[in-house]
Amino acid sequence: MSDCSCSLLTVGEEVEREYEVKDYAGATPRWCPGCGDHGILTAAQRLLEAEQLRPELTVFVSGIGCSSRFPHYMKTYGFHGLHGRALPVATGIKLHRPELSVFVVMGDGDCTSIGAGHWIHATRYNVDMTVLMLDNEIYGLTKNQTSPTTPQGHPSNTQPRGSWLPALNPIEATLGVTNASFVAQTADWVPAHMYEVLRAAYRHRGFSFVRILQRCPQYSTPIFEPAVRNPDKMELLVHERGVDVPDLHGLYRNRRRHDPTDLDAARRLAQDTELFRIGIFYQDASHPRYNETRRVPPHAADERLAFLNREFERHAV
Ligand SMILES: Cc1ncc(C[n+]2csc(CCOP(=O)(O)OP(=O)(O)O)c2C)c(N)n1
Ligand code: SF4
Repeated sequence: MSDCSCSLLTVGEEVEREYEVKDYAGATPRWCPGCGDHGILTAAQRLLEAEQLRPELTVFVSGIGCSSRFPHYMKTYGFHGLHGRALPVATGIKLHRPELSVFVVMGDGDCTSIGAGHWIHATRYNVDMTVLMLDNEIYGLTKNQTSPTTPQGHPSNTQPRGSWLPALNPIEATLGVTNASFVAQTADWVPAHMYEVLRAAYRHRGFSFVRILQRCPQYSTPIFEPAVRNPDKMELLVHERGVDVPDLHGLYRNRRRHDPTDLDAARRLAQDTELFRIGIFYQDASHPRYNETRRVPPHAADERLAFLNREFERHAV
């Protein structure tokens, strides 16, 4: 997929050099100038460098959309699949190759519209992966249609007089799913915060859902611009068990102490969307992970194949 020039190492082989950000950079991004996706890509590449993830043991899975071009721009393995279907593909990858670091990148249409069923069940399955939902609150690739997360009243090509319905709240919805284990929100225009949230998400064992508020200067400028220009429209959730970036304290005066182990408080905070609230809403690593509870030992696949072959032989005409 990407024009990888590094020689691939085999599993277990020693890594002789340190990876740098440039080692994770794939093709040149074709997103619009000013698109928030550029900064998110940089944050992801910085994370991989900080964690020294081996490119051949890392995979980015996406659906279809502007955001879903992400795997092309990473020099790792990648799967640019079908609209809304990134999560089942990523689940299959993690179940069969548990040693891989699996990242999923989805747009808001991808995740909360056509892929909504997968989103709910993947959250409940709690398979160990890091999920980035790039939420520009509009359909970008197909040029400006209303998405479930479009704010009520915001006009688009499909609802030119403004979105009829109140927006779906992805944080509130994810927190409502049984077995949710990591739910966070960050914003592309606060890169230091975004990086820390992504790092916490990656280090969490389980399904880490990160909604990234993402600017789309083509179609949804009025949605985030007020918060970009006025930091008082944002609130940082800070806690020693969550994320806290002291360098941001000077600019962001609205800060709230929130313990991410408190699910009830997380749900209350998620419901109130007066301010753009960023931080870790909820984290609990004790929830069961499907990739462990339903782990298939490697030899089982051969046994199943042999069984199927015997069955085919039995019924052959
Ligand atoms: C099954 C299917 N239905 C519809 C489409 C058309 N389509 C492609 S991308 C997209 C929505 C893109 O919006 P979003 O997921 O929010 O991502 P963005 O482009 O904003 O990053 C749609 C409807 C498709 N490719 N496949
Ligand atoms: S249309 Fe919007 S989301 Fe898509 S690349 Fe351009 S700015 Fe980014």
